Amino acid sequence: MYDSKGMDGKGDAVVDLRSDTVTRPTPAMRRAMAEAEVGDDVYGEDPTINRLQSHAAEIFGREAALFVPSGSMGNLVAIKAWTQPGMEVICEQRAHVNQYELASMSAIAGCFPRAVFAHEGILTWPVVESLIRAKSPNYSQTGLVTIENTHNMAGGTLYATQVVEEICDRAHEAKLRVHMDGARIFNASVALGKSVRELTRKCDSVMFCLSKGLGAPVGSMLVGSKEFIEKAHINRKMLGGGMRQAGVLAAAGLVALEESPKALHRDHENARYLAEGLAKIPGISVDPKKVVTNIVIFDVRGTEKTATEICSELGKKDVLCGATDKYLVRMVTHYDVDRAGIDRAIAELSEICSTVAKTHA
Ligand code: TLP
Repeated sequence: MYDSKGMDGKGDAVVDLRSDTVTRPTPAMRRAMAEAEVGDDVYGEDPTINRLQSHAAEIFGREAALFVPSGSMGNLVAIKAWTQPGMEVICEQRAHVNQYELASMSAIAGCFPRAVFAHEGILTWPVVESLIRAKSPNYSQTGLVTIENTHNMAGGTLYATQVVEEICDRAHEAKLRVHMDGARIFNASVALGKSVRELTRKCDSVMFCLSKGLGAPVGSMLVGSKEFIEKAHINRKMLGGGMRQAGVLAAAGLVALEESPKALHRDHENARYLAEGLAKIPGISVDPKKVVTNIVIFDVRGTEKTATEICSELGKKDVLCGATDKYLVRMVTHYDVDRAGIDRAIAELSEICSTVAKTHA
């Protein structure tokens, strides 16, 4: 796969585990971008965008798809399409739509998150059902159910397909729609050995990202019915997301869809290996068996340092990662980090923690 030093030749000294969003386009993507046939997509005339949209719809077994500049915009556009201002959106507490989209569902779509903490970030129908508002003039009404697969901040956890399907079937009986934030649905597909079509078939809309583990520089997709995509298209324009000769981006997206899923298993193996190494470090708490995709979240309480302190000390050693809570650190594997990089991250953290242990001896 792609040389871990990147096209710019920089970054070889840095092990960047902050996110899979930091991946740089592969040489094949750059070639496709340079050669892309383009047109004005606001007129619907960019052949590469049109190709990407048809291909995404086909892979997910849907009527239509829409290219959007980011996952955040994709989620917002979907929430706006399914709801009316004043409605509630059921979501898990640590969901991206709840915590990391600057409350856009409220500020822009006029909705209120009805968030609940769920074990490993995975909602179930009984939990969802308990959050649905009774039809009453006293309550804002439930407008949408959202689920995140894989669940980022719960550590890349997976929904069992029957759990998704039960939520969808029962939500539909209750006349509710289900949107899946599938930013990393290809990671779920690889981990579960099932196609993305199978994992998402009962969801009313799915957003997935080209720009995370799949490695494209920009962009996400929405897939769903023709009617949903028509609404999403209008919402995208309203948010300023109408793009012109964006085929240069879609070209990288097409390569990402074609080439990247088959390499994701390596990111998962590296994440498990990373977790196994971290688990051996005194003061670090993580269960490697729970690391099933490319995200490792570990507890640093036992080191007597905060997550921010640990990240900053690792940063000085050119190992980058992020704090997700006072004592939680997140490391995300991706194709720009190889096994040697993972070994370095483990060794540097080990060193930091042994200094703590010596100080307390
Ligand atoms: N996640 C980013 C940060 O925003 C936290 C990351 O580094 O993981 N849904 C999920 C589940 C996501 O993880 C993200 C990005 C998005 C949506 C938004 O995608 P973008 O960054 O394209 O707006």
